[in-house]
Amino acid sequence: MLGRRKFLHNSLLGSVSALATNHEWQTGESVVGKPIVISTWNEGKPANAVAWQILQKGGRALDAVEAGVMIIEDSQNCCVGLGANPDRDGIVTLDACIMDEHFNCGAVAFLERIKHPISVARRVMEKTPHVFLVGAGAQQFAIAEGFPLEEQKLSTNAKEAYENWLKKSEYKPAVNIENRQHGPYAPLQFENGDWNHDTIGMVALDTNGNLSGSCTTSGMGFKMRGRVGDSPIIGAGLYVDNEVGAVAATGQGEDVIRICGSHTVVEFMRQGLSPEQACKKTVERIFKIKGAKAKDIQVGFIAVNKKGQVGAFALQKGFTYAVKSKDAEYLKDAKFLI
Ligand code: SD4
Repeated sequence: MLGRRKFLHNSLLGSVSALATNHEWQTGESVVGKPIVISTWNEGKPANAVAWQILQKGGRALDAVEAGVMIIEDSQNCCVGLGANPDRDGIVTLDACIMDEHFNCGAVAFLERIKHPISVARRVMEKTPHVFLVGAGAQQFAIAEGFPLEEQKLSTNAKEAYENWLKKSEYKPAVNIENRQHGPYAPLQFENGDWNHDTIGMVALDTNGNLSGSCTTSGMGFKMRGRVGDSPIIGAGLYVDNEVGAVAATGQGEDVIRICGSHTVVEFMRQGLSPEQACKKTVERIFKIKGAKAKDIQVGFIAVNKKGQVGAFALQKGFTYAVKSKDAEYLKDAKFLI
C-alpha cells in the first residue's frame, strides 16, 4: 500500500504531468502550449486575433496563418498589401509564402494588383506541381484561379510617402521605421504618409500539434524594380519543420537570405536550443557577417517549437511581436543584440 505522503506526491505528479500534456511551459518566454500563434510587429496582434478564431475551434494551423495575415493584406492604408509603399517606379509589388506541416510550400513574388498574395501562394502550393511563381506568371495564375485584378493605384499614404521619397530618390533601408513612427501599438490606419512597415510573418501550432507558417510583404519601400527580399523565399523568410518548429523573419531581406535565416533558426532548435536562443544565435551570425554595418539594418525572427514554446530575437531594439494562446495575449519588445 502507498503511504499517504507517497500517495500525495504521486497524485501531484500525476496532475502536473496531465497539465504538462495539455499545456506545456517553461521559464523565460512564457509557455504556452497548444494551440498558439506568434506574429511579427504590432500588426501581429489583430492578425493573431483572426488566426485564433480558427485555432481555438481546433482548426488547422495552415488555415489560421493564411486567414490571420489576410486581414493585414486587406487593410488598404497599411504597411502590407496593395495599400503599401511602392517600388522606386511607383508600383506596389507583393511577395508571400506559406508552408504546412508536410513540407508542402508555395510562394509568389513580384506580384502586382492582386490583393491576397498569401492565398495565391497557397494555391501554388495546392494546385500546381511548383513551389514558386513570379511576376506576370504569378498574376496570370492568380487571375486563372479567380482572384480579381485590382486597380493599379497607390493608397493615400503610399502616394504621399512616394512623393516625399521622390524628392531625394534615395534608397536607404531604415531600422524599425514602423515603430519609430507609430509607438508601441500601431493601429491599422495611419495618418501620415511616412510609414514604412512592410511585412507580417506568422507561425502557429494547432491543437493537433501541427505547425504552419505564412509571410507576406510589399518588400522594402522604394526598392529597385524587380527586387525580391527574403519574405517569399522558403528557408529565408519562413520555414516549417513539423518535427521541430516554425520560424518567420522580418527586416533587411538581403541579410536574411544570405544565411537562410528561418531554416537556420529551425536547425538550432533541432539541436535543442529554445526558440529564443535559436533566434539569437541566428541574429549573431548576421551580426558577425555584417560587422560595423550591422547598426544600419534590422533583422528579427519569431519562432515556435513543437511543444508550443515561443521566442523572438532581433538585431536591434524596436522589433515587436505578438503572441496569442488560451491564457496569453501580448505584444512584446523582442530582446536584441546591439
Ligand atoms: C524584405 N523582409 O522585403 C522584407 C522587409 C520587412 O518589415 O520585413 N519589413 O526584405
